[in-house]
Amino acid sequence: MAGEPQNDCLFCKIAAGHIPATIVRETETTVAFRDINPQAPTHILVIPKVHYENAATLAAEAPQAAADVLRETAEVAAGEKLDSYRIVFNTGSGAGQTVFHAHAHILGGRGMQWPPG
Ligand code: DGP
Repeated sequence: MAGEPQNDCLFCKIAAGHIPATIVRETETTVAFRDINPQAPTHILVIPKVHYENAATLAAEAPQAAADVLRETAEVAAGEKLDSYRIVFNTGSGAGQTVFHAHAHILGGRGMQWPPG
């Protein structure tokens, strides 16, 4: 069923506590954890506990969960004392998405270039 945990999904396994991660914050509907391959001094992922393959399907099919993820990015940034930061939702392999469970990257602690690569 839509949104149900997937056995072959890495982030569903992290959300369930079956694979270890450095958890920063957890709510009833979201988990925030440090990226294993950080691209900035602070690099944290926020995921919904429900499984949707990207931010677009999450927003379309579970808008409350999408809002929860977005709200949580601000809570994480505040907790990390980031004044400026970037939120990235890679959507599709051509955009660099490698894990097909919706997630927000929070990147901070260094200057950012625009446009991104
Ligand atoms: P994306 O490329 O947008 O799909 O981002 C996936 C991110 O997930 C990437 O920055 C690396 C991170 N990642 C992949 N595997 C693991 C893992 O096992 N643990 C953690 N903490 N992060 C992971």
